[in-house]
Order: sequence, then C-alpha cells, then structure tokens
Amino acid sequence: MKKDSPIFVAGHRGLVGSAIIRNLTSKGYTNILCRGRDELDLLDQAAVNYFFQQNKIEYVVIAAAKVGGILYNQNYQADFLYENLVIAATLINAAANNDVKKLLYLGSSCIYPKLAPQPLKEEYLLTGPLEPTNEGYAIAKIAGLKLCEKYNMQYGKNFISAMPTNLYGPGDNFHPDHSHVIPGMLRRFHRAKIEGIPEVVVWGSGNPKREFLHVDDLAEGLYVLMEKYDDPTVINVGTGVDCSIAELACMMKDVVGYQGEIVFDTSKPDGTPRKVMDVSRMKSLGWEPKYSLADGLAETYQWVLENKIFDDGKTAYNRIRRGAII
Ligand code: GFB
Repeated sequence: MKKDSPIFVAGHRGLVGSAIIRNLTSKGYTNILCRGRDELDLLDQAAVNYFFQQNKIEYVVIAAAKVGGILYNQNYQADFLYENLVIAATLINAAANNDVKKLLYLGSSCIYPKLAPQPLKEEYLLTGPLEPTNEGYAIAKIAGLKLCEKYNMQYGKNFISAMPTNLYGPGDNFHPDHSHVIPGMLRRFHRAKIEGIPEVVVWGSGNPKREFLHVDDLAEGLYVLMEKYDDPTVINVGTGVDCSIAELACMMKDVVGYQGEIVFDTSKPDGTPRKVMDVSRMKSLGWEPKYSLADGLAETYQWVLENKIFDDGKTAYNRIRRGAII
C-alpha cells in the first residue's frame, strides 16, 4: 500500500476499526476513507458499489460487524446472522466489482468447532458443531471468509481473512448487557469500588478459558497481513495464551483496586469451554503481541478513567459509539 492509496476502513468507529485508523495514521497513510452508518448503509449493495466507484478504493479492511458478548449473541442470533452476512456479502462483492487490489476480512475465533482440539489450528474449520450461544454470528463469519476464498478461486482476487481471538482495549463497547467479558467486568468492578458494593457478580462458573488480545496489537498484526500475506487460507491472530474467567476476574479486581468479594452467577451461560488459538503461522510473519494481559487491562482502565466512560453512563457509551471520544 502506498501512503496515498485510497484505503477504506469499514467500521472505523468500533473497537477494531478505531485501532486500525490509529495504526495507519501513525504510519503516515494519508488517504484513509471512513463512513459512518449514517453516511453509508453497508447493507445496501447499490450504495456501497457507488461509494467504491466514486472513490476508486484500492484497499479494504472489513472491521464493520454487529458484535457483542455471549448474552447478546445468544438472544439475537437472527440479527447477528443476517447483518454480518449482508455486510460481508455487500462489501466483498463491491470490492470484486470495482477492482480493489486487496481486501482483509475479519472473522473470529468462534468460527471453530466448540470442542475442537486446542490450540485451534486453521485446518479445524468446519470439522464439528459450533458453540450454540454464538452460532448465528459464527455462520455469518464463516460465510464471509468462504466468500473471499471463492472470489479468489473464480476471479483471481486477493481477499484474505484473519481470525482474531477475543479482543479488548480503548474504544470497546461498554454496554452493561451487550459487551464482551472484559468491558463488562471492568464496568462492574469499577462501579462496585466507587459505590462500596460488597461483591461483584461474574457471569457463568468462571471455569471457561479465554485468550485475550489487545486491539492495538491486533491492528499491527492486520497491517503486517496487508503488507506481507497473500495466501487465501484463513490465519489466526492471537497471543496463544489463555486464562480462566475466574483468573481474569482476580486480575480485574487488582487492576481496579477493588477490595470486595467475587461471586459467580451460574444462571448465565459459560459458552465454549476453551478456544485458545495456534498462532504460529502469524508469528512466522514476524509479528508478536506487545501487551501482556495485566498491562493491557491497566492501560484500558486508565483510558476508561481519562475518558469518563462510566461517569455519565449511557451518554458516554453513545459518545463512544459516535466516535466523539476515539
Ligand atoms: O466475552 P464473552 O461475552 O464471549 O464471554 P465469548 C466470555 C466468558 O466470560 C463467558 C464470561 O464464559 C461469560 O459467561 N463472563 C463473565 C462474562 N462475566 C461476564 C460479563 O460481565 N460479560 C460477558 N459478556 N461475559 C464471544 C462471542 O464469545 O467471542 C463473540 O460471543 C466473539 O461473537 C467473541 O466471537 C470472540 O468469548 O463466550
């Protein structure tokens, strides 16, 4: 990519999209195009085609998606399947029809079978049943990566797919019910500390294990893929290290400086027991994550405090989503 190449980052206001913008801007890229959902409806094929034509887009990163934590996924499976399916189809088709040189599609570690051997290798895709709590999202993501693969085969395109692990960091979604585990826990531990609440409830048994990658480490990995990776095979992007949700809760308690108790609400779903990824192929490209989980959690909490994310509740959440803070 040349510094003035037209690069479209779809989903620029989200956790991943905002990190990609920070990363490319820091590297001196000057022609990064972004459109909010109020400016470009990614579910509208004609509108997206017109946008690609008008702006002669050369590179595309698809960081736009309907995302959320385990409860949100579990309870809105049709919305997750439909919206993520159409976003992928619309953007990939527009890229193919408008001579985009390279496209990077983002999947997720939840595309792998619930009980696949660990660590997860890319070849385990489609070898068993998926985790029910996010099956809708996972099928949409699998369809997207397969669409890239088939456009490469039939039309000779260069559309690559990366499978990030669970992500966290500045610009995350801190919604009390829809967020992923790290922002959800951070909000709960912070509120308990400020309001002197004697115990913090952690969803599930605490036994599942998860791998967590700071979003700025992901953004650097995606840059490496855009520059060096032209293989149609999906590639895992993660730390290759996991911890239990109970261990995460103890780390969070230390990061926030909370003195109370941790209790587990087993009426909430655990989800996949484990999904740590084999990241050897990504590391062979010369990329290594920089943040330890402890440092990444501390940096994220500092960002939350500096941006007063929890001070005015919903407003702060909405400001984040409109990109006012990022
Ligand atoms: O991050 P999370 O919502 O999604 O949940 P998944 C991870 C684990 O943390 C589950 C537990 O076992 C939850 O029960 N947990 C504990 C919590 N406290 C909380 C909390 O306050 N909020 C949340 N959300 N969880 C996601 C998929 O699955 O993985 C996404 O839903 C995506 O679509 C992502 O694929 C990578 O890791 O279970």
